[in-house]
Amino acid sequence: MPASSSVPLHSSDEPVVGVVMGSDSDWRVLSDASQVLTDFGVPHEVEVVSAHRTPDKLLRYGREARGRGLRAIIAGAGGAAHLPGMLASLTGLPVIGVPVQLATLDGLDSLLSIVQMPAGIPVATVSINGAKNAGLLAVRILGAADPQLAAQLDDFAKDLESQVEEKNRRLKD
Ligand code: RP5
Repeated sequence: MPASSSVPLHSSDEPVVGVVMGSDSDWRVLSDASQVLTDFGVPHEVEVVSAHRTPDKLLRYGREARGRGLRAIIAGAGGAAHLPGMLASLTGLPVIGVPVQLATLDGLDSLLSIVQMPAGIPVATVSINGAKNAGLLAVRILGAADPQLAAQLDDFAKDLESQVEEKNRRLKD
């Protein structure tokens, strides 16, 4: 294994994951993804990029993402949620889509806007408001080539398992 591949991908402070959302009103959901990345020590950036209100910024963000050092993008939007799909069409980086639930239609519109991508342009769609899993999926993507992150993910899974067992014990008390 070349020496460079043992260097953790998140060894510098430069962001390697972009957390973007269609509106600042999506932050109540997307903050969960940011929190997971912070917990795992993954440098990331947070940005409002609207597919409809800031189309030039969308184009710039997608086209420049890889060159700026990003390795994955988490994109959340609600309603006519075109942000994740458009970003996936502008970059070869993995894009994780988070359907944000709005007051109308229970988030089903957001989910369907994100999940039904045409063949060739994939978006890994998580559940409605599933920003925590989006963060974890980004960590897994980075962890595929980063032993330190992979070990942290193993610890995370063991911790989850213990929590379930602890709750199980309490049920029986
Ligand atoms: C979408 O419109 C955004 O992603 C947000 O979920 C929704 C509402 O935006 P605001 O009107 O709250 O700015 O593009």
